[in-house]
Order: sequence, then structure tokens, then C-alpha cells
Amino acid sequence: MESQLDAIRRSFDQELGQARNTEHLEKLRIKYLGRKGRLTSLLRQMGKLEPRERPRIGKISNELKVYIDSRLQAAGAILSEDKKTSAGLDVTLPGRAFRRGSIHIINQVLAEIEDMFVDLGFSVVNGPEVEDDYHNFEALNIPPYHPARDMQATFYFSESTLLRTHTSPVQIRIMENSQLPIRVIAPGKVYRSDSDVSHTPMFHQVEGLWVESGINFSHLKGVLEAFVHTIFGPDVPLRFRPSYFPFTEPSAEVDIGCFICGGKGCRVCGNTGWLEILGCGMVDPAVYEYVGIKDESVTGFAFGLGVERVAMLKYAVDDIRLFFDNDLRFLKQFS
Ligand code: 2NM
Repeated sequence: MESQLDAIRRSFDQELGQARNTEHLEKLRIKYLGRKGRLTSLLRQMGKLEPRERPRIGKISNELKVYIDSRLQAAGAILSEDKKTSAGLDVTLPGRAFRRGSIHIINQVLAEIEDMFVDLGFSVVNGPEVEDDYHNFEALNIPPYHPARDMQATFYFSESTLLRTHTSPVQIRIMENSQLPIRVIAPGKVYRSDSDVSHTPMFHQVEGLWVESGINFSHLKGVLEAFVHTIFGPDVPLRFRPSYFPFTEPSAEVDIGCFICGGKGCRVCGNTGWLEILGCGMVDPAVYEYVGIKDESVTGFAFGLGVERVAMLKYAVDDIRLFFDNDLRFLKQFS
């Protein structure tokens, strides 16, 4: 009897493998578990067994019944699922797509700028966004009540604590704490109470600093020319235009040839043919006094640029707020 039970299980497994729809399953149920089914018929002969054999065979029979029942149910569930797609399961359909994000265009441009300076031997340094008045202003030769404090509408927490208005305080901290030579860039978020098509209250800056005995304005020109030609292309013209910053002397602003009119003059460049891209200069000796660099042979240059401004000029974006709206139709153009 045991071998008959085993034969029933094997033939059931084989027939189940050939079932293609729920009608087939119902026929199998009747064939095995119905009133005249194979298992049912066999169980009727239990009486012929020796009484001491009955419990064991009864248990095996019952397990087989449960087995057949549960396999029929499982197969039924799969077949009715397939029925929802009329042709059953189409294994050639593509899988469900995994939507992958992409790096924000500002971080892409930032990475490109960082890589370029790292290739020239600069290290990347960071510092706090909540700063004190001393590192953000005073050590940069901007004393209290100096009009330059008004130039950048500052967010204050208190009289002495503020959101940094530039990343220069990072470079002040580096000069206070490191050995020469210093060759660093300080990228990061900066904050100014300002808002229009070309200003947002938070934006990203990269400031650079090279301090070492013998560094002069030609080093500054060489590094910034390399920057413009790497980021904007080797044929883009640039010029150095005299300017003023309290922390550099002499100071300059760098312009690149207008990409709209090619230098002829248009609305975008205010008819000058040039677009301002960054500020720079030789570090003012007053700054060295603040940070305690006493060796008079030490000179250096510094520069500062806005990443959003670089991205706007590189990709002809006319409103800085597009970078922060998170409209995917805009952002996906750069993915
Ligand atoms: C600029 C323009 C010119 C600058 C100066 C310094 C420091 F800390 F060395 F004094 N850091 N960054 C600097 C110089 C920044 O931004 C338009």
C-alpha cells in the first residue's frame, strides 16, 4: 500500500506539470481527491490492512492528501495570475525600469572646477558655514564699520556670529594653521541676503589661494588662464581688468569674451563684448599680519568665483533660480 501511495504522488506530480489551465486542475482534483478518485479509492481499502499498520499508513495517506491539495491551490493561484495577461506570462517583456538619478549640474560644474585645480596641485579644503566676524571680515582687512561689510548683505545670528558671505574665512583658517607653501581651493556654500535673476541667498563659491615665497602676478595669470581654457574651452579669450578688494592689492576681475555676440557687443554683455567671471588679486600684506605670516619674502595670490555664475555662462542659463527650482525638465538636460 505504501508503494501505491508513492505511485499516486509521482503520477500526480507528472500530470500537474502538464496542466495548462484551471479546468485541467479541476480534472486533476476529481481524478485524485474526488469520491471515486485514486487516493480516495485507495483509502477505502484501509480496512484490509492489519490493525497495527493502519495508523502509519493513515498518516502517510493524509499527508499525501494535504500535499495534493496545496499543490493544486498553488498552481491555481499562478494560472489565474497569468490569465490577467491574456497570453499568459510573456517572459520577453522588459523588466520594470529602475529610475536612476543624476548629479545636479551645479555639483557637476563644481567637480569639474575642483578636478582642474587638483591637477595643478591644489588641495581641496573645507570649513564652517557658520562663521565669526573675525574670520569672515576682520582678518580679511574689512574692519568694523568698513563700507565693504555693506556690499554683501550678511545674515547675522548675533553681532559676532554669521553665515559666511564667502569661503575666504576657510583660507584665513588655513593660513593661521598651516606651514608654507599653501596651495588650496575652498569650495562650498555661501550666503548673502540677495535675490533676483542673478542672485540667490545661497550659492556656491570656489576660492583659491597660493602662498609661497616668490609667487607673483604672472603665476596668478597663468593659473586663471588655465582655468578659463579648461572650463570654457581653449579658444575663449580672457582679460584682466583692474578692480578693488580690501584683501588683495593689486586686485583684478577676469572677463571672458561674450559667448552670445562673440565680442561685438550685445544686450547680455552690456555692449562691452565681455562677461565678468571671477575676482582675484595678490593677497594684501595686511592679511598676512592678521594670520601671523611674518616672513616678508612670502607673497601669494587669491581668487574667488561663483559656481552658479560659471554654470550660467557655460550653459547659457539666463536665470540663476532655475538651478534651485528642482524642475526636472530643466535638470534632466544635464543628466
Ligand atoms: C576674491 C577675490 C580676490 C580671496 C582672498 C583670500 C584670502 F583669504 F587669502 F585673503 N581668499 N579669497 C579673494 C581674493 C577672493 O573673490 C572674489
